[in-house]
Amino acid sequence: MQVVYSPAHLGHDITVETFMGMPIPANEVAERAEKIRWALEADGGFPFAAPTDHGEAPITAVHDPGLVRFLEVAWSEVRRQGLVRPFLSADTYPNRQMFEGMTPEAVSRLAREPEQAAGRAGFWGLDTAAPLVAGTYSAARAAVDVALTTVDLVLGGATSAYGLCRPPGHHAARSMYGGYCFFNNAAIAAEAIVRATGERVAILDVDYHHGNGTQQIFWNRGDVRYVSIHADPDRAYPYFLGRADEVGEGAGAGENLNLPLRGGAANDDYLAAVDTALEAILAVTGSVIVVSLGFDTYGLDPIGDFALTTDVYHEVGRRVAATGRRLVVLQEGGYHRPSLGENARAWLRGAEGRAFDPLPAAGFGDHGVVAG
Ligand code: Q9C
Ligand code: ZN
Repeated sequence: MQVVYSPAHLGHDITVETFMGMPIPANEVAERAEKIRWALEADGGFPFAAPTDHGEAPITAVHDPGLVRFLEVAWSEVRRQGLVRPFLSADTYPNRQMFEGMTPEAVSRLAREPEQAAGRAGFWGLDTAAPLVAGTYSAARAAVDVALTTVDLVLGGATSAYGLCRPPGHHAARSMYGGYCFFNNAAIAAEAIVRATGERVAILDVDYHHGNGTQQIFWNRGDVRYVSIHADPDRAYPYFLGRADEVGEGAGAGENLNLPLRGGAANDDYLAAVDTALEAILAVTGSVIVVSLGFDTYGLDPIGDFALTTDVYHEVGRRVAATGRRLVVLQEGGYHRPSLGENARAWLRGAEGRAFDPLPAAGFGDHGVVAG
């Protein structure tokens, strides 16, 4: 299977994020993608390709141009304002109660985009967990090109291809970034596939978190079915979306399927949900599945509470490929760095029908594989 990778992600050089007001060591770091790259290169069965430039049009097909402009200039605004900060994060967020009693017309007229970077970050952002630095915009643009080049490979005839996207994308909505995500790589890919083929597209999101951004983008669309397996938002980020009764509206009614799981969910719980998800995907036409692939479902993940093991990723990859549909597999989250490479190898080898043998540990250190 071909892998699309760009070193531009290294410019999104994050070391600290804030969690509930506290600075903590960042989870979404450059080492993540490098661990995966290293393992796939060591495997020998994954030829690498660089992304090609797809321009801005596929991004604004899915995102508000205002979001793109903000992300493009945000860091230079921080610098211009003389703010001495390691990264940009918001000062205020427009909590909806701030506008209680106002009509939607009044809100859109009065609650317009502020001029200061700290206000603009609150206008366009969801949370303080998506620190923005000098190289963020070019990294996020490159991640989109990685996703779209992966689409090109599959539409060009490959059965499957893997885009090593970083930063990830599934929390980014049409007009909002957040949750370590800036542009929604999977949604941009799905939209490009719809436009190129005229077919329906399914998105299978197996990141630990609900992909609120992807759900929002396709909420009232009948041509993109979004199916997500994730931690119940009663206990996990993004808290306000991801419940089973969110099914879409209008032309999208019935096209959104959320499968929230309990804390401690293990391999068998997970595989049962995968079967339900694949059934919902196979119930509609289409020849391509976009996979939002996260490994924060792993038992040792520092921010997840599932109990999956490396073996199950091989099996999930195998079952998804067994649908017979072509796969555009795009990287989302996963924060236990030692195991990321092996978990990615396991998933992708499963999707290719190849057995999984762990890489020799020599020179690789502890790759954190927990026996199934
Ligand atoms: N204590 C993705 O997996 N909250 N995003 C982190 C850490 C934000 C996850 C809390 C989680 C965002 C793509
Ligand atoms: Zn996640």
